[in-house]
Amino acid sequence: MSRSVLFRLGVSLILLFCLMSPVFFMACDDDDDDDATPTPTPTPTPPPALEYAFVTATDYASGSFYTVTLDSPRTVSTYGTSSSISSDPVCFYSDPYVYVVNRFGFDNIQTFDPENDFGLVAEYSVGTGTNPQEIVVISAEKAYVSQLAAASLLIVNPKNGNQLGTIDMSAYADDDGFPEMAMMHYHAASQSLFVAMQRLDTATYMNVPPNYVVVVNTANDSIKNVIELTGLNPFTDFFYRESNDMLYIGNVGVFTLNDGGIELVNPNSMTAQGYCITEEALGGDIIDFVIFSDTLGYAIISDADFITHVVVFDPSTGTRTSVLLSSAGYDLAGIELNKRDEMWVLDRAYTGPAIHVYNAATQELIETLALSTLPPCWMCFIEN
Ligand SMILES: [Ca+2]
Ligand SMILES: [Ca+2]
Repeated sequence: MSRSVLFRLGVSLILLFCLMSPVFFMACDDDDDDDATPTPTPTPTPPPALEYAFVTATDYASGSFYTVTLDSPRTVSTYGTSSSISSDPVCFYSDPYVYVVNRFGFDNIQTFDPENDFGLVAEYSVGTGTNPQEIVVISAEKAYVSQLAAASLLIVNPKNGNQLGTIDMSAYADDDGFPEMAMMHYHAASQSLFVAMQRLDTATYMNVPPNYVVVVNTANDSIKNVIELTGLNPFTDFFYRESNDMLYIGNVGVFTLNDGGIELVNPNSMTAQGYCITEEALGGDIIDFVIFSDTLGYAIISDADFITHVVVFDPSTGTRTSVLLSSAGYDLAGIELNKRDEMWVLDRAYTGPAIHVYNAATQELIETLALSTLPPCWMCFIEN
C-alpha cells in the first residue's frame, strides 16, 4: 500500500473516530473564539531509511560487496567498479557508515556511505603487514582496530584513519611478540572494549595456551582486566545478548578436534564462565553462531570431513537438538541475526552461492536467495 493511500486512510479514520467518540468530538470541535491563533503546521515525519544486509564476497582472487534489502521482495544490488574491495574482506556497520576491513596482505580500511548509494567515503592504510581484523567505532572521532600481526591495539579516527595512539598488548603475546588480537566487542554500559587474543605461534600457527580476552577501559585507554578463557583459539566474533547482558565467543581450539565450544564471558564481572555448549556436543569445529533465546541457538560447524552444517542447539542444556542445513563441502561461511528475528546464512556453494533466510523463532526457511555474484564471505545488517 502506498504511503499516500496510508495517509488518506489515516485521515479518514481520525475523522470517523471524531464523529463516533464524545471525548474526541469535544477535542475536535472548535467552538471557542481563539480562531485568530494560527495552528502550527505539523512537521512531516520523514520516511524510514531503507534497511539492508551488506555482504562482502570473494573468490580469493578478487572481492566486491553487494547489498540485499531487508524488506520483501529481497533485492540484491551490485555497485560495479565502486564496490571493488580486497579478496580478504570483512565488514562492520556503525551508523552512519559501513567499514570494510581488508585483511591479510591489504592492511587497509574502506568506509562506505549507505545514504549515498554506498559510495566510498575514505580509504586508509593501518600499517603494512599488520593484518587488521576488526574496527570498533565508539564515537565519530574514535575507533579501535585489532591487528593479528601487531603488538599494539591501534586507535584511529574512523572517518579519515588519522592515528590517535596505540595500546601496548605485548605483555599478552607468546614468544613471537604478537598476541594475535582478533575480534572485539564494545560494552558501552561499562565503557569496556573486549579484545580476543588468539595467541598463535607465527611459525606454526599452533595456539599457545593460555588464551585471553583483554579488557580496555575506553575512557582512558588503560587495561582494565585480563580474562583467561576456558577454551583456546577464540575464532568467531563475539555475540552479545542484551537480554542477559552476556558475551559469547566460539573457541575453536584445534581444527578437526572437538576440543572447543561456545564460551560465556560476563562483561560486568569480567570473568569467563565456561562453555554453554562444547564442540563435542555441537558435532564439529565452531565456525560461527548466534543465540536467539535462552533455549535456542544456531551454529555453523565443520565436521570431520570438512562439511559445514547449521545445527540447532539449546544453550541452557548444552545439547544439540537438530541439523537445520548441510552443505556439500566447506561452504557455510557466516550466520547473522537481524532485528526482524531473521537468521541469514551465507552459502559459498560451488554449484551456486546463496543466502538462506530463516525465521529464527520457528526455524522455518523463508527464502533462499540465489546469487549471481562472487561467493559471500561476511555480512552486517544496516538497521534503524
Ligand atoms: Ca603470536
Ligand atoms: Ca576444534
